[in-house]
Amino acid sequence: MDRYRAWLPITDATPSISLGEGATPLVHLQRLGAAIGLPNLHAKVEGMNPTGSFKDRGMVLAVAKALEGGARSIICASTGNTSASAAAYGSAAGIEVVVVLPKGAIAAGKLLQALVAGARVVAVDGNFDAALAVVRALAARDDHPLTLVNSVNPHRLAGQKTAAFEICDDLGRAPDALAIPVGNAGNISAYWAGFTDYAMAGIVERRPRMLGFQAAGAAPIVEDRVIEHPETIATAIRIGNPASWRLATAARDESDGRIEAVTDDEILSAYRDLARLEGIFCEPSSAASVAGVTKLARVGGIDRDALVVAVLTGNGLKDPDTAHRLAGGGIIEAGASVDAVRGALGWR
Ligand code: AN7
Repeated sequence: MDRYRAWLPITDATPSISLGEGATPLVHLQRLGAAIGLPNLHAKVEGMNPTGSFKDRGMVLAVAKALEGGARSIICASTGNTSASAAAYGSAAGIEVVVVLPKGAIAAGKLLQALVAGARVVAVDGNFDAALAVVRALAARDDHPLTLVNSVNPHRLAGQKTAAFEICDDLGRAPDALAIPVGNAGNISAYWAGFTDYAMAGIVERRPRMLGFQAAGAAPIVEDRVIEHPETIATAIRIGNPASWRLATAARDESDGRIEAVTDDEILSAYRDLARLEGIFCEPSSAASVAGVTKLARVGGIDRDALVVAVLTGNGLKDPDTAHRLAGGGIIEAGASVDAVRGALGWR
């Protein structure tokens, strides 16, 4: 918020409630990029934010503006990361936090973040889209004043633009393409707005092609229809009726970009490759960006020389169950002796 203050709706009355969000690493994916034929592939590692996801960039501003307006309570629906972020910033601000979640569909780490922070957690018998409809209706009532901090709150997207600014500032230019997972479609819209701000100000010459990726079982924009029962292992993007649908298709079309689907297998393969080739542990939904780039590169959909940035939206530690299902069988048991460990490793 401080670094990009001039670009944000911050006034002298806006409280400073930073937890250190932003300034995340831009990592050159040398081994993975070489493997898929994109030597200029980079990752924006958003799992390094205070609560482990990009949501903090927008939440810090949304909560600061809520405080500035005298709010005492915030509410959101969430597939997990928004609620973890709302819980952290709301607790630090000393206000009530209510999060409404789809029951049984939240990664363990995210749920625990909200609970430990003392948020009031309501699990509803429905998916994210149903939870969002409920909180929108609750925030519209006046019997219990609530500030809605989902990305339909414009301060969320304003804050999230800072990631696009950082990428341009780090590279000294805009990338040729930006690859990003798409769920509720706020983040792709925020990045596009950020690149547009920089282009309009003459800080960058051109804007990137926006390449958005949805999970195949939850791909409403790709299929151009609401998905009633979205399903994917990537629970963060298990969304069937994105709130920022039109903004996302505008970003796609204005940038000559694409929004495409990737399967759960492709997502998990990219998730594993990021960890094994690059040492980056992201959550499954985040790997949709790299899965998509991999797929497009294979069919010649991206120039070999292109400077591509894939956004890794959240930290792998959020979802230990998926990690365990994928790699938990790798443990080798042995007695506590040199010989036993050597034997177990097959070193005879
Ligand atoms: C890791 O937390 O929607 O397209 O309620 O947690 O801006 O929704 C999370 C979304 C990508 C998709 N990666 O971003 C929520 C929520 C991760 C995410 C997305 C989410 P949007």
